[in-house]
Amino acid sequence: MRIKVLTLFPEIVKGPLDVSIIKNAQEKGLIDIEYINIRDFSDSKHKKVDDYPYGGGAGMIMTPQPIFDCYQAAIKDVMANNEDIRTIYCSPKGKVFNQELALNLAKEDSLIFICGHYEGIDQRVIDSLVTDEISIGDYVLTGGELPVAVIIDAVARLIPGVLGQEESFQEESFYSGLLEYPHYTRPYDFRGLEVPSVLSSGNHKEIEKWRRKKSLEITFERRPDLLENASLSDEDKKTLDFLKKHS
Ligand code: 4FV
Repeated sequence: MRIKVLTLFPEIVKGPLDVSIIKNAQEKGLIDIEYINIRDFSDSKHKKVDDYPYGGGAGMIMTPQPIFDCYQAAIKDVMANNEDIRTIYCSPKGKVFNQELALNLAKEDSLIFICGHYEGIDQRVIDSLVTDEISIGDYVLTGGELPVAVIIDAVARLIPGVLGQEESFQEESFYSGLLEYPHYTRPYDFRGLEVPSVLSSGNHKEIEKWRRKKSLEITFERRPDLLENASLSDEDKKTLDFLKKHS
């Protein structure tokens, strides 16, 4: 996957993506991330990229010219066959990011991210260039760089080959629409705290049943909203009926 990040602060986005799994994915050539500094495209003498908002109010708004010209330069090579390239802008007004949207973005060959900073960007950029306005949650940040790093991380790990099979995402939270069961590793007895015995029983069927029950319990407790869209077996429904009766 080819990713282009248009930003005033490339180092913020780059930092968390240049370590561990996502760093390896880049070295293996599974993803290619290019950072393009919007400021380099400013036509103004002092490379100005922001201005006061029309209508008044606090904070600065990123002006359209540097972003439009930066975008033009960025799409030049990816747009060779005039494909409709997904262009993502992060703001609290966007569609709330989740695993389903990550899986959907992971199917694309290329993605462009525009990072806003300060109060945000001129609406004309969003109306003309952005295909996906995405929020990572109901809070306000100083810039779109961290949300963009979050989205790239979540998307990149879904690309085949990025995770080894030991890190597979097939079983984890949200993949099946439920929260994940708890994990344990060695030692069996850590300062008197023991691992649930079923996990070392070697009985794979019982382990599977225990894990499913734990997933249902924690989802019921913390995120009952997720149960509405989860695919549930008759056995699962019995477990949930029991939990409802005893809560
Ligand atoms: C945000 C969020 C967010 C608003 C203006 C960046 C900031 C500034 N993005 N989820 N929450 N964005 O707070 O995605 O440009």
